[in-house]
This record gives sequence, C-alpha cells and structure tokens, in this order.
Amino acid sequence: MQSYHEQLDGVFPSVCSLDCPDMCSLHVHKEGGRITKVAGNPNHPVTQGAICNKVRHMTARLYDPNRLTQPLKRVGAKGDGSFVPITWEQAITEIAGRWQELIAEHGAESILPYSFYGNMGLLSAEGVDRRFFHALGTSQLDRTICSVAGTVGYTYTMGGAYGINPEDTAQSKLIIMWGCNAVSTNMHQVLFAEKARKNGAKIVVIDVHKNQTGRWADWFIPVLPGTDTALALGIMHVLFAEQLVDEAFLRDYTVGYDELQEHVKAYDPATVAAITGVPADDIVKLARLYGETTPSFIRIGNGPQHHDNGGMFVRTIACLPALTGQWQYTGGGAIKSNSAYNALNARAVERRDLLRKKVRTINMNQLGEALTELDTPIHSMFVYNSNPVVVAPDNNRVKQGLAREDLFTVVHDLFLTETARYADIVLPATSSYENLDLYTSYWQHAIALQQSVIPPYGESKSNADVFRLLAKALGLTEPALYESDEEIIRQALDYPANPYLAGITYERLLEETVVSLTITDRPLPPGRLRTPSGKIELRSKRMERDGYPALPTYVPIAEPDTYPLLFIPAPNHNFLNSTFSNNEKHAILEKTPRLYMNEADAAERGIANGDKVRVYNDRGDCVLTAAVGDTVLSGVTVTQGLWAEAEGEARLANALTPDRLADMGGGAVFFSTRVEVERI
Ligand SMILES: Nc1nc2c(c(=O)[nH]1)N[C@H]1C(S)=C(S)[C@@H](COP(=O)(O)OP(=O)(O)OC[C@H]3O[C@@H](n4cnc5c(=O)[nH]c(N)nc54)[C@H](O)[C@@H]3O)O[C@H]1N2
Ligand SMILES: Nc1nc2c(c(=O)[nH]1)N[C@H]1C(S)=C(S)[C@@H](COP(=O)(O)OP(=O)(O)OC[C@H]3O[C@@H](n4cnc5c(=O)[nH]c(N)nc54)[C@H](O)[C@@H]3O)O[C@H]1N2
Ligand code: SF4
Ligand SMILES: [Mo]
Repeated sequence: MQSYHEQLDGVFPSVCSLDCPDMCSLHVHKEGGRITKVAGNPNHPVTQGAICNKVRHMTARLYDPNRLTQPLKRVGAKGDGSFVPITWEQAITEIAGRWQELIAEHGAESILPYSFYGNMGLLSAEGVDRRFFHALGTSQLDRTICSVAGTVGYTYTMGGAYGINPEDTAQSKLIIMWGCNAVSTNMHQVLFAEKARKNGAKIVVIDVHKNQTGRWADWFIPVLPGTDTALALGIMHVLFAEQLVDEAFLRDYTVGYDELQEHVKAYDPATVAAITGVPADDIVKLARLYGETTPSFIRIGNGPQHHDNGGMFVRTIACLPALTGQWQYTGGGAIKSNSAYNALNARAVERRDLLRKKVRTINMNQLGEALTELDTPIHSMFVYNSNPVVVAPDNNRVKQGLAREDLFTVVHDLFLTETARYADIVLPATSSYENLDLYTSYWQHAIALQQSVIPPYGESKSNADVFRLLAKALGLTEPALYESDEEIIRQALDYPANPYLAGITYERLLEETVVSLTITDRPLPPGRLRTPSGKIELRSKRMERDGYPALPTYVPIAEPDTYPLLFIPAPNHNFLNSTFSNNEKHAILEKTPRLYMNEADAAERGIANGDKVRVYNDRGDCVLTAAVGDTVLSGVTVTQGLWAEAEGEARLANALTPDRLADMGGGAVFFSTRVEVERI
C-alpha cells in the first residue's frame, strides 16, 4: 500500500506534535498532495474530535510564505537577518569543518547543543540528536525551562509523575484549577470538567490573573504571585482544626501527618490572608468546600512553579488530596503530570553510554551567562526545537552572547526565528507532518505514532536526518548514529521496566495510530508509592537530606523589591510558547500584546486603558498596551504570550525575567519578576 505522503488526496490519521498536555488525535485532510485542513479525530476517546484554535489554523503555518525552504548562510551582522541560500552539502561541510577545527583546538566541550520540545516527538527531541552529541563528547544541556522544579517537588511527595486518569475527572464533584490556564493550555481537561459540572461539580480557579480560565470558573480566587504555598498551608490548618481530615487514610497511607498537623498551626487564616491577599473568610470557605466534597480533583498547573519557590509549591499542593483521603475515590486526587506512565526506554534511545568522558552540563535557563561569562568558553552552539532569544529568561544577555563574533551558531528551524537571525548557518526543518515519530502525552494515558502525511517541504530535513548527515561528515563510525527511525522507535517501546507499555508494539501503532495504556494498578494509594516509605510523604527525610525543610514550608520569592510591581509573563491562547507568534493568522487572532494592570496601580501612574506603556527593570524593557481593570490584584501585572519582535519595538517579555534558578531541579523562575511601568 502507498504510504500516506505518497497519496495525493484523502484523510489521514495523525497526532499533534506540540508541547501541550492534550496530545490530540488528528485527521489531516489532503487535496492534490497538500494539507487543506487539520481537524480533530472524533473517534478518539479522550480528545473526541475537539482541537484548539492554534492547530485548526495549522495550514497557515505549514504553508506560510516565510517558511524556510533552503539552508542559509549569514552575510550581514549577527541579528540583522541578512542571509544567502546555500546547498545542504555546503552547509554540512562548513559545519563539520568548523567543528573539526574547534574540537582540535578547544575540545568538543566547546560545542553546546541547545534544544527543547518545539516538536515533542521522540526522534525529533531525544533520539539521534542525543546520540550524536553524546558520541561527539560536547557539553551537555540541562533541559530545565519548563516543569522540572514542580516535577522534583511532586516526586518528593508522591514518588513520581503519577496522577489520576484525566477521564475520571468527569466524575469529580469539586475541581480546582490551581495555577493552570486550562481553557488555553489543556482544553480537554476543561471538557471533562464541563461534564463534571453538568453532574453538579463546582469549579474553582486559583490564579494571579482572571483570564479566560478564571472567567469560566464558578469561583475565582485571586492570589498574590508566589504565595500559593502559604494558601495551601492555610487550607491544611483549617482542615486539621475543624477535623475535616480523613484520619484512617492519613494513618495508613502517609508519613508525618501528626507533625504536619502541629506544623500548620502557624498558618492560621489571618496570617495566611496577609501573605496571599486571599481574605481569611475565603480561606476558611475554600478549606471547608475542599474538606466536605468528595471526590475532589486538583489540576496542578505549571504557572506557580515558575517562581523561586516553585518546587515547594508543587510539593505542598500535592499533599492536599491526602489530607481528605481523595486518592481512594474515582475522580479524586490530582494531576501535576502523568508522564511517568508513558516512560519509554530512554537508555536505549538516548545512548548516554556513548558519552565516554565526563563533560560539563549547562543549565538552559542560564544561556546568557553561559555564552558571556564562562572561563572555558562555548565556541559553537547548535539550536533546534527551541527559540531561546524569545523563550529563555534574561534574553538581553542571551542576545549579547549570540552576538559574539567568535561564536559559530547553527539554527535548525522551520522559520527564520529571532534566534536564527543570529546564526551563521540556518537549516530548514520539516514539520512533524513530514516525518515518522513517536509521541507520548504528559496528561492522558496514551502513545501515538505519527506517519509522514506529506513529503518534506522544499529542501527541509528532519532533526534525525540532519544529525545523521553531520555524523557522517565528521567521520563518526558508531552504528547507533545510523539506525533507522523505525529501529529507534522499536527500541523505545521495548521496555519491560514499564508495565503500562505491555502490548504496545510498533505494528499495533501502525494500525491504530493512538493506543491507550493498560493501567490496572497505579503507584498511588492503596498501592505502594515509589517514595522511600512507599507512602505519601507529608514529611520527607529525602528532602531534609537534600537541604530542604522536611515539611511543606512557605518561603517568599527571592526577587529584590527594587521595583514595585510583580510581572507575570504567561502563555497566551493562540500561540504555543513562541510558536505561531510569527504566523500572521495567529498573531491577528491574538490582536496585540497587553499588560493587565489593576486600576489603582494604573491611576497612580496616570495610565489609562489602551495606553502604550513601557515596562522596565534593570534587565531590560518591553512595550505593551495597558489593559486596566480588576483582572489582577493591586501590585500585580500580567502579560500573555511570547510575541515575535515587531519592527523597532521592544516586545520580548523575557527581556525582563531573571535567570535565577528555582528552589528545585534548576528550574526557571519567569514569574518571579519585578518591574516598573510608565506611560509612553
Ligand atoms: N495556548 C497555549 N497552550 C499551551 C502553551 C502555550 O504557550 N499556549 N504552552 C504549553 C506549555 S510548554 C506548557 S508548560 C503548558 C503550561 O500551561 P499551564 O499549566 O496552564 O501553565 P501557565 O500557562 O504557564 O500558567 C498557568 C497560570 O498560572 C498563573 N500563575 C502565575 N503565577 C502564579 C502564582 O504564583 N500562583 C497562581 N495560583 N497562579 C499563577 C498564570 O496567570 C496562568 O494563568 O501549556 C502548554 N499549552
Ligand atoms: N516569559 C516566559 N517564558 C517562557 C515561558 C513562559 O510561560 N513565560 N514558558 C516556558 C516554557 S514552559 C517552555 S516549555 C519554553 C518553550 O520554549 P521552546 O521549546 O523554545 O518553544 P517554542 O517557542 O515553541 O519554540 C520551538 C521552536 O522549535 C521549532 N520547531 C518545531 N518543530 C521542529 C522540528 O521538528 N525541528 C526543529 N529543528 N525545529 C522545530 C519551532 O519552529 C520553534 O521555533 O518556553 C519557556 N519560556
Ligand atoms: S496544541 Fe494541544 S489542544 Fe491544540 S491540537 Fe495540539 S494537543 Fe490539541
Ligand atoms: Mo512548557
């Protein structure tokens, strides 16, 4: 039978490759060899035919006139975007030649790979690329920009990225979206919550911004940024004080509950109200609602863990369902991430063993510092699946580093991104619709196989193919670098250590595209958790050993208060991080980058709704349009979306964000930022 990409017309099964929890099952429509429509697959049990606005307009991105078709070589100054086309052979020869010189003179550690999950595919994000950089012995990258602080925090409490089945949340009676802008970032969680609401469930949203998700809530609770740990401890205080806890559950399935009970006495509602900005009455009301409703579900969002205290935030929230024994009930408990159920054979895929000597590891959140301040400098960087000039914190430092004349930069992307403008060589990348790849969800329990639906666009190539070409040009002989896409996918699935993968084979995926995991028992109560005690660790000896308080503890954010307003640059509805920000269709849908401000703060500065404002601090500035109202508390400002740079106007929110690291895992702290705002 003809493969999908050889057929000119028809409807083909596919899967969304974007870094989004939902991993929607798609139907791709083709006419005359071109994709004409990307739609949801109505037969998929979880995503049920619904997809987001962003991907409904995917053809505008795939066939955007600005999409790259050929390799390019820089002819102008770094950053100004002047390039001429070259052939793939010239591009690969030049990269290999420069790298051979650098390796001879400075060693392979002078080369840094920089990537994230612009494409979530196994082969695109952690396959041949990882093998290649391991075999070459380059510096390694710590991929910490998204969710690591919270993952570490959750793991201390719960033993791993294990939550409940999101499909069960249709049966919940209380749903708390805690720092999760689900209407924009996890739409199928909203659809399950809607089902629950029809059955009488209440939806509470706790956020610093009354955005689309806050407006959808039955009860929106505004909180001051970075103070949620105190709020959770205040809820615990009331639950213990009013005996709303499940004693039997605490005794059987947790450790340290008596110490926790003592510890939270200090977090009485009045004390917590002063920290969080949530009135004491509301803290009591929320605690009673939580204590009296079963089953209750908490969706732990990514937002609040992008603070200095983000690891402790997630560690603390993760304790709440245990207090009322929620893990015992269908639809009760929490989801932070469910990625551990989908774990593939990373050892076989990434081949860390190919790295034959100890090399340094660079935290991706401190790229600016790494490029400008290291004693043993980075002389070359290869960027793929990421756009650090826009997404990395303190991006003026990133730009300063990328502007270095002695830095040889290669960027592989679908577009001439803000980062690509600083490259010496730009390579055109295929979209996920052009490749075979394997996808797993970090929310639903499913694995999917993407088969190429269209041939490569112009001369573009997949990540895996680029690294195979580079390996060959550099004369690397390690056979693992030349294994086929299919072979690597088979190795990933061959992983008896993960029982949930049982019965999932390459053949089955070819046939069915998306396959649900078989989950009969979970490492959640009444089962044994993967914590040291096998129970939920309300008190954690492991944390104590790692230098943290053993019990959940509120620690304020670390940003010095030189500037008066907190600044939260969060994701928006129509972009995915910086992806789509450069596609006209999506930018028009999103209209303009705004700064949400409280009326009192605006009045104090003579700012009216619709005014152009400059947001600034010592790190940089950003020009936005003021949206004055009551969607944020006084002292808080919010912007949404990682916008592409506009002609002559500073629009990059990350010009303002710090590159400090979070309390756990070396995570990013985008939201622990302080600024001042002035009318232009
Ligand atoms: N449309 C769209 N979807 C996306 C993305 C996108 O850019 N756009 N990005 C994808 C990626 S990579 C990720 S990681 C996820 C992230 O998706 P989410 O888990 O929803 O996380 P964020 O959108 O970063 O932040 C969620 C909310 O946290 C709030 N927040 C910030 N600080 C605090 C705080 O201190 N306390 C509380 N309670 N709330 C706070 C923000 O206002 C925001 O509404 O979404 C994915 N899906
Ligand atoms: N201020 C602020 N900054 C943030 C965040 C925030 O909330 N606020 N969120 C953070 C989070 S949670 C995340 S996950 C990061 C995300 O940061 P990134 O992972 O950098 O995400 P994107 O901006 O989507 O950039 C992905 C790039 O990969 C390219 N790409 C897509 N597919 C392929 C492919 O197959 N091959 C190659 N070579 N390239 C491809 C896309 O065209 C795009 O330019 O941003 C972080 N930055
Ligand atoms: S971005 Fe998320 S919601 Fe949109 S189609 Fe992809 S997986 Fe679904
Ligand atoms: Mo992310």
